[in-house]
Amino acid sequence: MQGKYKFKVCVVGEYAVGKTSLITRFVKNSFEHDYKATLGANVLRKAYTEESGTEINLIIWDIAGQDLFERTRRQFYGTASGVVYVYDVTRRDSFEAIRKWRDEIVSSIDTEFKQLLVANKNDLDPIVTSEEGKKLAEELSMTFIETSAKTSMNVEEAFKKLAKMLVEMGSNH
Ligand code: G3D
Ligand code: MG
Repeated sequence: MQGKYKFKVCVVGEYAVGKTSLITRFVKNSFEHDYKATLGANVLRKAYTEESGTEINLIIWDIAGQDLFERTRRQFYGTASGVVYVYDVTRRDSFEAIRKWRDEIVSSIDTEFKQLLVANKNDLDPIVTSEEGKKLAEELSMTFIETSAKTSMNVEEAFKKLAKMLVEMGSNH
């Protein structure tokens, strides 16, 4: 599929699961930094061209959930077409919190959107198994991927996979 696409993607999850690390890994050198301190979100941009020639422009919102009231966070989600839910495989609480994040997102976005469930910190010994992750993803209609922001395993693949899903969805916001 040829063309030019711009998508807003929100990255959510509990404190210290690796949201900022994953985004930093992916965005690397080609990024624009726009820290909205008053908003409590950091917005970064990553542009690349797929092998097919499709140009992708991802506007990635790194949401500092723990610092904000739910009401404030909800304002960020509105126009997102993709959501990345991150948990830390060594912290069961962060896995169990995914449902809460999902409920918050689903009740905040009116238009169609795609969801990616990211099991991060796979360079460490997991407490939450792959099977548990896959099962939850299936139940909540999410695509599942296992990453390590530390070794960079699957990080690029994760964001690019979501972008592909968004191109297929056919939205452009
Ligand atoms: P957050 O943005 O979700 O709050 P951060 O999380 O990206 O700030 O990461 C929190 C801590 O986890 C950081 O450690 C970071 O280096 C670490 N981390 C992130 N991803 C990984 C990973 O894949 N593997 C490992 N082993 N650690 C990871 P510090 O010590 O700086 O607080
Ligand atoms: Mg962070």
